[in-house]
Amino acid sequence: MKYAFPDNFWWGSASSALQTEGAREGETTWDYWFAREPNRFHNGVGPQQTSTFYQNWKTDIQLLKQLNHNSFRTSISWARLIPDGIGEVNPEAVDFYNQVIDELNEQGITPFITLFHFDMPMAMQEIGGWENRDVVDAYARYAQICFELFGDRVLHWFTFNEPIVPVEGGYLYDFHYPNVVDFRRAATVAYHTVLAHAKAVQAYRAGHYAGEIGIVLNLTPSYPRSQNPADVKAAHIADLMFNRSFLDPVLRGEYPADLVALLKSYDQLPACKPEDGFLIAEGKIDLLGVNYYQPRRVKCRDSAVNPQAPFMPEWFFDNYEMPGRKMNPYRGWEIYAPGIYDILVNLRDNYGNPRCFISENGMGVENEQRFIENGQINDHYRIEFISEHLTWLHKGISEGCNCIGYHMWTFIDNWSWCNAYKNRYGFIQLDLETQQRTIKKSGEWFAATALNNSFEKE
Ligand code: BGP
Repeated sequence: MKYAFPDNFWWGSASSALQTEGAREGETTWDYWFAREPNRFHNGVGPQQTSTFYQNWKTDIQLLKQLNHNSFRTSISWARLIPDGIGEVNPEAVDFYNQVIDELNEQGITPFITLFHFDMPMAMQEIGGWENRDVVDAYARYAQICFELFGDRVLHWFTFNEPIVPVEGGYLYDFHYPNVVDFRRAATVAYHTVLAHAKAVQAYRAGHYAGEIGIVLNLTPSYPRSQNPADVKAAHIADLMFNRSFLDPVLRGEYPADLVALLKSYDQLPACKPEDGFLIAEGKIDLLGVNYYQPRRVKCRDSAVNPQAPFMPEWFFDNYEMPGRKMNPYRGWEIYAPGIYDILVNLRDNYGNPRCFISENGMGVENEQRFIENGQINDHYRIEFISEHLTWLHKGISEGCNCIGYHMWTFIDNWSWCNAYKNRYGFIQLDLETQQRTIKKSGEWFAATALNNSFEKE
């Protein structure tokens, strides 16, 4: 069967500054943490050794062209642009981003720019990071500077990439700096991130730029083990905490009342100011990026909560391992392509069918060299993964969902935070020693799909 996509569909991929550019003057939390605890990073590889985009941006944009991208998302590094977060703008960084943006536009690849992709300047973390409202203001200033510098040529802006991840990683589950485990501090960080988002949206609107502004959320559909009310309630609370804590403010301009009531009843609400509500209402977006990797399956708790233990989301659910689930064993994530359709239907039916696109989807695999045939990685499993997801995406579009593009994570194997180079995600293989780039089979498949705006599958 042929799966054809609407005209002007966005085909491309996503990446981020910290994961590709390499070392810079302004320190981030990642540089700081790596210098102190290199053992937390796979094979002791830190954020200095990434895929050298800072040197090779021109070649890499040529490769994007070869992959028939019509759009590409990356981020600006706040710490590169303003090394101390609040002071002087670094002119070399301005030159670099100008060159990248201009080259993308010249090659017919529309640049999509994220303002914050997990990379907090260390100077900002030293004053409390997202726990401090001064950092919210510093971020709003940084956003405004970006709009002024690049807003004439960048027409698609994203305030944050997956803002729930620094909350989970840094303040609940210990996989990002500052490695705090404290729900109320996590809630404050999440809340201030929403305020920062809204301030950036406000600044963008006030500047009357020609483009649009949105956010990228990792939406993880929460499936209950069964339709038993206790399981359904567990899934509902997981959805409130991990999806709707950002989705509702950015699309509806307010938090879900039951999330607020729940946190209030456990005395976990962050400190709010009366004027915050107006600001949040102004943060409604033009465009939603949806990152989808895996579903979340939950059931009601098997055991009672110990009220002496620290408050955590898991007070309300247990994770559920669905029998027969298909796994990506390298990343430990379930592969469930219908999830992409369920997300789009939920947006259509419950959020007014916003303009959205899939901003990340992908599969990280270890030791891909074993799949080399005639000098090229034959990553048939990735082609299978993408085409399966695209068939479900296609179904959503044919049923009226307003999804206007599909971006993969990612175009070239890059540095994946604590996993460093353990799992590879790229359409293009990166030789870490020589920095040589070689297109994988999936890259060729994607290039053909983008060119034809369609693909064939049984
Ligand atoms: C997303 C992030 C990316 C990227 C990807 C793959 O959550 O936006 O930055 O890294 O996931 O995940 P990981 O690198 O953890 O394997």
